[in-house]
Amino acid sequence: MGKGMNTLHARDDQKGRNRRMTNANLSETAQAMVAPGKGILAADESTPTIGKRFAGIGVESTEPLRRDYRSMLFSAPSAEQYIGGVILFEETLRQSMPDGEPIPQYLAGRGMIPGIKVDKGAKPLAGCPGEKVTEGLDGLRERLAEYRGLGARFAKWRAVIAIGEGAPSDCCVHANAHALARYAALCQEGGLVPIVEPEVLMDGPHPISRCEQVTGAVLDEVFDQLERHRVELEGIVLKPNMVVSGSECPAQAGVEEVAEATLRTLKAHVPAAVPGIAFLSGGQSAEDATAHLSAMNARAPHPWEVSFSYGRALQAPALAAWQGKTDQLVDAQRAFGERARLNGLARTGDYRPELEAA
Ligand code: 5MM
Repeated sequence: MGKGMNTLHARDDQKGRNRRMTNANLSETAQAMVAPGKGILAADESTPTIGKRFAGIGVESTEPLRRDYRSMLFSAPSAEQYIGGVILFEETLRQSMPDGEPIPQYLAGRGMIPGIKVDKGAKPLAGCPGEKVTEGLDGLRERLAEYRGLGARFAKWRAVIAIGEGAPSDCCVHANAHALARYAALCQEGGLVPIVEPEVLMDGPHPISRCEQVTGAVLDEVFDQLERHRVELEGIVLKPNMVVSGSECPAQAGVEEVAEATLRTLKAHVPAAVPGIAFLSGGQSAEDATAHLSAMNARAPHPWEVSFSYGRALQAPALAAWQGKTDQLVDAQRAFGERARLNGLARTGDYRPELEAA
């Protein structure tokens, strides 16, 4: 073999070693985000969405108030016992805690891995009335490098799939899965763990069986696209919806039925190489989201960690307690801490509704 070939092989070996190192880091981060007993706080509401949440309690959404509210969540006592990662909005990634410490560094110092929502939102999908596709791929490689420099170790991209007459269309499912896979591949290339979030919405009168069928089909397409785009499943976290009845369905499935249907769907459509599943709450009440998670973990063992990545189900009680008043920040923090603790219990199937009152 000539000298040139040896050099080529040596380079390939080095590339292989670097790639294995990167992969080990990604899979370590993914595992830490869904470590036993822990889940993820989704605090990545875009400016319009946090505006709606604040409007719900009659509070104007300003940059300092958003920072105060979110710093309150992040500094809750013992939060790190139950929260392994926090998804931030870009504005928050660049903000500081009241003592001046940058928020990503503060979170990392407390053992909560900082992450960043990188999608640019779900926009109408041309040719498919009523359906949406998530945008944000242009320039994403450069944005990811900047976010990593600011301390982010994972990213999030949410695709939304509506159930309705003739929906979802194959076109909508395919376009969203393709975008999720391109995003995930870019994240892994840039050293960030991608949270892959295909959300089948609860809205509508459909029965739970329809949610199960659509969720299964969406997951199949997502994993097909992830494979085509060479995404390493060991270095992702999947953030799916639970399988539930449509919000306007007259016959609502109970806790045990939701747990059974969700696990059945995930076991049929999610490879065991995925380290963790971190559910979104999707409009469920805080209590329902915790009860469903607990019922699933009561049926352990599972091939993957079965965890949470809740936004509303972790924050709704805190927002209600806060009401935008500085002297109620401590009450809000207590409400958030309690929700985090109860979801921590749900990670081992040890949550009981009676604990809500205590
Ligand atoms: C926290 O809300 C997230 C961002 O929403 P927008 O981009 O629409 O502002 C959202 O993606 C969230 O992370 C997930 O839906 C999980 O939150 P829920 O409230 O469904 O648990």
